[in-house]
Amino acid sequence: MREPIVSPARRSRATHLMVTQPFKAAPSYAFAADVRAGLSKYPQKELLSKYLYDDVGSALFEVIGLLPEYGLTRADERLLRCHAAELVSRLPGPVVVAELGSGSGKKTRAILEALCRRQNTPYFPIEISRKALAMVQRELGDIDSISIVGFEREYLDGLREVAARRKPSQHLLVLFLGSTIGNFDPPAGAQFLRKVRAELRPGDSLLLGADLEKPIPQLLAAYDDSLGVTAAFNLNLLARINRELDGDFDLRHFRHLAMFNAETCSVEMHIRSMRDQRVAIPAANFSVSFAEGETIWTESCHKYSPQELLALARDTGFRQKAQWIDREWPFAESLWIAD
Ligand code: AVJ
Repeated sequence: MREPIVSPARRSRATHLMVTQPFKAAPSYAFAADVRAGLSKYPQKELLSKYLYDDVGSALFEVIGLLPEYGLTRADERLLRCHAAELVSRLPGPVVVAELGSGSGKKTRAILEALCRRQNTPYFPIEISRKALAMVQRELGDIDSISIVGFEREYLDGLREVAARRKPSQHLLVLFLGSTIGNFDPPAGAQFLRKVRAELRPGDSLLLGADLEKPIPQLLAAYDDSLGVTAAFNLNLLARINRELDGDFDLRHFRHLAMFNAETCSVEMHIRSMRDQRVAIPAANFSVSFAEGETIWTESCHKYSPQELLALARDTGFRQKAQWIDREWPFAESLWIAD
């Protein structure tokens, strides 16, 4: 394993940036294999939603969080701000925090500040985007009594490492915010949470942010905003294939599509081919044909109900201790304790 990278000490505070890099080289090999497999699927071509978040995609998602149509991120932040003190008062100390998919880290500030008022707090953001990890340090590095070590890893790999590092006396608080859980279909989401639970000890906690059911027009607007930022976020997946795998997608002949799947209660994002066309992806040793109107499925965002979340806790080895719901934009923050 490579040594962690330590940035020059820019601050007088006792905080420092450490990013633990992945030890497997050539991540684009996995990207090429997944692109090839996904675009070979029949009848529905697909690309995995985790690939939306390269540096460009992560930056576009930060903008999506500012759009009037997309209330999700603001609801998440509001709930965390309003209930951070109560949340922290419910946790046995001392606490170590691991966050799965921190993004910029902005919304985590309230929880970390509340915890740091009580104790020195080790904070381990786990992220596949290196830029996002650097942003976390800029965003949160000024909090007193925090120490931040970023892990450039897949969620479960990162969590395993964090769990192995904490001391026997330390409780682990896992943050899984922003409704990333919604990107799994419900059975896969339950499976993922069981794997999270398997890394925890009884008494550890999980704070889960999940977007809730709401009227369909509101949901569709949130995933097809008038400015076209979500469209750019989605189409960036093809642009990324062009950049990293030397593909020749012509983005003018593809279009963003958001639709509601009532059967699964989820918003689906697709990319539609506007004509019959063939695309070469040399670095994946592959080329692929599209019929006019055919789509690539790129993401599903399942919308939960509060009862469904309660059942999910039970199904995955947790007990629900508290749940806070935003009134303006139905969204739930659920605090679960590992049984
Ligand atoms: C980051 C997964 C919560 O599902 O709403 C935003 C991603 N996709 N707009 C979501 C997303 C399109 C977002 N999550």
